[in-house]
Amino acid sequence: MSVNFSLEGKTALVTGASYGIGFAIASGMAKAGAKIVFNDIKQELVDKGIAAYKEAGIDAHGYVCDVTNEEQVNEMVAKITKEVAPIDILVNNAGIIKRIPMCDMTAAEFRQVIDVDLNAPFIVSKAVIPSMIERGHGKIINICSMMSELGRETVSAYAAAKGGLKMLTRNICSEYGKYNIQCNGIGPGYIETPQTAPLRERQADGSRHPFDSFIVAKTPAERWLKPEELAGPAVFLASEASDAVNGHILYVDGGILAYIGKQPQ
Ligand code: NAP
Ligand code: GCO
Repeated sequence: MSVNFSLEGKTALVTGASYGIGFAIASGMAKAGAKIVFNDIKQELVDKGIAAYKEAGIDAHGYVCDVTNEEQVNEMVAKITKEVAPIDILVNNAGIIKRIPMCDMTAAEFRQVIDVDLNAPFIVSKAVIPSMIERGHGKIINICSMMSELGRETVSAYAAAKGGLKMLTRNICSEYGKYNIQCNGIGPGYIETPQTAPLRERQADGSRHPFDSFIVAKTPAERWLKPEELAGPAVFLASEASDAVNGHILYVDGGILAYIGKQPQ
């Protein structure tokens, strides 16, 4: 048996992938041979994304679509199938966070986070699974989080959503594994993207943000990770090399979950 990491001939949809982790994962998949399709919520972001892919030598197809809207998602998947090809690989990447202490958070704010981070992966997966079943193969990768395992102050909705996404991953695996569909998660550690920029802002005196120092002390690698470091694990989970891996969450965290943290001096 040969080991096949190639994505040649495959079409990948990565949601919310104009920049950040989604862009890095899609770029890695393109280098492994996949045709790239992405969406974002605004035309302006899709245009920016297409230009960034072009600069990286990737001919990506971009669509405007709010992943929380089932009608828009179904329309987009039908368009992709007609204009590009049926989807072989789905990466549920689009996500938001609201850092608000739980007792100050409104129910509407909580619902909004659950809607993007948990309901949307359900909606988009549901839209692609029937064609994967028909064609006898499919890969779904859900972008989870450290908060799929751990809690922290101010991120109750995000942790509830990402914990739920871990279980949605296991359930898609349980329900559709018999059709040669593999659904796995990637749990990134702390990654340098706009989403985490407020946690890395320098203080007025030029010193590091206390949360920045905290993450460095909590990570055996002693640094934040780069979005590009998620590309290899994503290519593995999208390729035939991982056909026997199903319902697994691959934590790409520089060792955070293995470590008690650096002792205070
Ligand atoms: P990001 O920089 O904020 O990018 C997320 C993308 O999703 C943005 O392009 C965003 O558009 C888009 N998006 C948001 N809501 C959407 C919707 N309803 N429909 C379509 N697109 C939507 O985030 P990131 O840091 O790259 O994170 C990507 C994923 O990894 C998220 O699921 C995040 O929770 C997860 N993650 C991140 C980290 C980290 O340390 N950065 C760690 C673990 C997990 P807008 O710009 O308009 O909002
Ligand atoms: C936070 C962060 C995290 C990360 C990531 C960790 O405020 O703690 O934003 O939640 O984005 O998901 O894996």
